[in-house]
Amino acid sequence: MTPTITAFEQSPDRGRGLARDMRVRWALEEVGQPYHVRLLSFSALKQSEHRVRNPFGAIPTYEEGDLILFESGAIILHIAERHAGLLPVDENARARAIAWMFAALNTVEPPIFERSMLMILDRNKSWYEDRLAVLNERIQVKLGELSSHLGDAEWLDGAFSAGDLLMVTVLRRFSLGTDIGTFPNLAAYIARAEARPAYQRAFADQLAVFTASQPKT
Ligand code: GTB
Repeated sequence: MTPTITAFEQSPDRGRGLARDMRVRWALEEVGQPYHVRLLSFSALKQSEHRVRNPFGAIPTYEEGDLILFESGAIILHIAERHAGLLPVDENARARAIAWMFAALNTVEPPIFERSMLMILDRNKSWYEDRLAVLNERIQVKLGELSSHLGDAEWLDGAFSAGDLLMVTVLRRFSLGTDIGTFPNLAAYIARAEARPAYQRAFADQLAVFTASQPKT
């Protein structure tokens, strides 16, 4: 059965692949699973029809037969468990790849997410610069640790996995607005992931949605 995912009808990321449907598109492309996309407006996200899919009124969601899933991490784990290509077969390597998925979402993403929300919502607050400095410091520590772990390796733990997929989507949210040049191995890691044909297809598809949403000039 072909799954259906949800995405923004008009993404605030302006087609830069930062909204979280990008992760799901990329995972589906990596495993070669075709999918449908249901595009939603901001107001549709908050209506009861969508809250059945996601109680928090957000994208992405995933529907496949009787199954309805929300949370991008859970969706990617589901895809990775049901298709070859995103999790190693060896049990211990598989457990470690899942640990990297959690590390991306629970350890690296929080300060990056907080920083981007701060920059969007709180720029005029008196404490803005102080808070920004704190978050920048936290991010630098995490990136330094990640960079040390990665070293000269291609991926975080052996072959490319769902852990790399999530980590790269998290890092892109930071690196698009900020110079990640202090960590050249992380910049190369992101570039390596972005060069994957599955990434390119997913990126092109979400960009096409944004382009189509723009008024014709
Ligand atoms: N933890 C959930 C998950 O991982 O699935 C978070 C889902 C989430 O926050 N979704 C966002 C959403 O639907 C879109 S991706 N927001 C609408 C709402 O809550 O009303 C987050 C996002 C939004 C915009 C940008 N951007 O403009 O760059 C980047 C990322």
